[in-house]
Amino acid sequence: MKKFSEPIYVTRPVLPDRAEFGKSIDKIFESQWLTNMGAFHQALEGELKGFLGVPHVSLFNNGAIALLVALKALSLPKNSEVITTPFTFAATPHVVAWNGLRPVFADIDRETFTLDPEAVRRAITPNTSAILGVHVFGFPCHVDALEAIAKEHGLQVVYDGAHAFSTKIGDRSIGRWGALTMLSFHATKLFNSLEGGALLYDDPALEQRIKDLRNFGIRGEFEVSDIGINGKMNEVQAAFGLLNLRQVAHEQALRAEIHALYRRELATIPGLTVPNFPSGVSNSYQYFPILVKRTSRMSRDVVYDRLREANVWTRKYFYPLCSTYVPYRELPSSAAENLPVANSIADEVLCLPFYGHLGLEAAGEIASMIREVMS
Ligand code: T4K
Repeated sequence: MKKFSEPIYVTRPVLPDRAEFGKSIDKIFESQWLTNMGAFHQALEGELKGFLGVPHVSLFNNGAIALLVALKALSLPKNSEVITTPFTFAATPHVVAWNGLRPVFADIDRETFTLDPEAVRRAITPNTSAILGVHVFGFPCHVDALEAIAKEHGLQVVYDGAHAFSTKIGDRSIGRWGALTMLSFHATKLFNSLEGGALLYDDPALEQRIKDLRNFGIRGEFEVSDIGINGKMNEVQAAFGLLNLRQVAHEQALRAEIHALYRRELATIPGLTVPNFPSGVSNSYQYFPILVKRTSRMSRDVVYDRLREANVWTRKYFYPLCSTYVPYRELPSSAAENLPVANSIADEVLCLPFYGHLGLEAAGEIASMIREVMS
């Protein structure tokens, strides 16, 4: 099999024009205003509101802290249970635990890899206070079903939309569902501000609370009103983000071509499934997951290992499941019998290299390698 001379990673960051970024850095030097909600911060918050079509955007230094603050802002009862998915990045259950709340894992569905509403319903107890869904790989959660269940049981709904930048259901931003939605602007994300994140929400009453919690609870020079944290995005991050925002549409167009090529080339390989994106939903083009069915001679791990030999660094997002992590594996909800679909998906999933400047030629070669390995 051919081998790439340089490693091909699962993703590479989108970078702004260096000269343009230099001009932004000059402005930061001239103003000597480096952080604490400066001009670039304010500009990015404003632009994102328009870009995403949401009434409220609060920026953060990263997605994990944003999600931590989202749960804190809802004042959920201490020790109450938050139902979430095990098929996600470590940050999701960790922010539940850091808030003094208890993660309860519910199974996912095979088509979208997101929380199965019926599994959520079964996980509800008198101690449940919230549902934390993850729009994993940009596949939206079953928002209407989850929110109907939440309404019936008086629960809050929060979404981890780390992979769902600019996703829309119909013509409505993904950020319009649930009480709050987190976005991640980490270097590996479609839209990045080096590191960064945001909360999107509709309720104006949340705005002041979120601003307070993001800045140590400081209200004014002589008043601290809440137990906040340092969640502030700095000016360099915001300046980087402002320039990268201009590139999102172009990057998505490049990824759409790679997506189409991968789909075309991989769809006919026996034992390999390319998940179907739900109709009526705009794809964020954040990751390109495939599923490899385990047989006596083939498995996801065989494909992963053989590609690695060819210098193609795919990733097994999200294996192992969060329910197997040391802090969570003794939870009753972590039992494998409770999470059969999540366990089987975690065994089969592989995320392929997926970023605009990967190019069609390299993507085609990767697809051919997979065909060769699996034939
Ligand atoms: N919720 C969900 C569902 C998430 O997926 C994440 C983060 C969060 C919450 C938390 O959001 P943040 O607090 O991070 O904003 C990466 C990212 O670090 C992480 O942000 C992301 N999810 C996760 C899915 O992927 P790793 O440990 O896989 O990253 P790493 O360093 O192995 O990078 C992956 C590849 O990207 C590398 O092989 C090469 C490339 N890369 C990476 C970096 C950092 C670059 O080319 N340049 C870079 O600067 O977690």
